Amino acid sequence: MNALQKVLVADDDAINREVLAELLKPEYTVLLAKDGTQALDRATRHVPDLVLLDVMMPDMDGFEVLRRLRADPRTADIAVIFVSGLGRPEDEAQGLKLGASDYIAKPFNATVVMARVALHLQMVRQRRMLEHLAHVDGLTELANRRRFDEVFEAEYQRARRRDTPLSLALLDIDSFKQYNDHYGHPAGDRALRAVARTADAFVRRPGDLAARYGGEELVLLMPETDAAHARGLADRLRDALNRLAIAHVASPVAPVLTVSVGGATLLPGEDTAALFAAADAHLYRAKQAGRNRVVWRATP
Ligand code: GH3
Ligand code: MG
Repeated sequence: MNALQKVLVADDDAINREVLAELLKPEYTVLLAKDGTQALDRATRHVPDLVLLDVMMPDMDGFEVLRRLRADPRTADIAVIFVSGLGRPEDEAQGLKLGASDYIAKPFNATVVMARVALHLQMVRQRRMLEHLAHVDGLTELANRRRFDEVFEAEYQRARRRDTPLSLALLDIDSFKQYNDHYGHPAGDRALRAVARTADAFVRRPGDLAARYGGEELVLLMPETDAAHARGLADRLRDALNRLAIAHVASPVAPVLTVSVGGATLLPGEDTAALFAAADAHLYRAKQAGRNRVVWRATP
């Protein structure tokens, strides 16, 4: 499962490419580009973990390649090390100012190149790990609230731009306080994880997101899904959770763990806060109406 990290070597000199490729091949997946245009193309297509980038190339210099990588969201985060025949301090300073991780002057020493590549790739792995931790809820492994907020905003903008539907559901476990009181907090944690896993398996279309909003409340974001479909999905999920049959003898609702869901589909002119508030208000109604049900805002 430990896939090799990908390194793109961009250099117009065939010998340099060859030497670097031979050095890197035993430890990394190596991609090659013979000029700036090819470097951008390969970077966009394969999204390498690191680019070793020559500065002087005939069609487009390495500085320009880096500028363009940074300007494209798909490649903006790729680490870049310049490997350049331009050894003046001002060249190095310019490269670093543009956002390169490092600057190696030619002729290079193989051992030093390998050590720096290893170091920067380790930093890439660490940064990814931190990003992952910052976006994932530790208990349920669902997206956390921070992640939800980001995706909600992005999907909202997209729905507005493309005039496509956007549906939002809030799911809350019924009588969960009694569950904890009766079965203990560790059992409550296990039940919450089971609910999260099931919810996550239900929202599998591209752009869909299941997140833990807080406590025992989950949120489902369903782009390009109209009210009828989103409501149907929420109801099948509610039913699937019933059928998990997690015993809850202390529940006034049913002998098994149940959930209530409130949902709403974006209306023209509505902002994210209003959409969220509408789903929340309908969750409240689902609770008031007896729990273990889905209440969706009526579509005009
Ligand atoms: P309702 O049907 O109205 O939603 O009742 P409820 O008991 O589920 O709601 P309430 O808000 O009174 O209680 C929520 C409970 O969820 C209390 C809290 O301890 C529990 N809870 C929240 N987060 C966690 C968690 O991470 N693990 C466990 N075990 N319990 C949690
Ligand atoms: Mg609850």
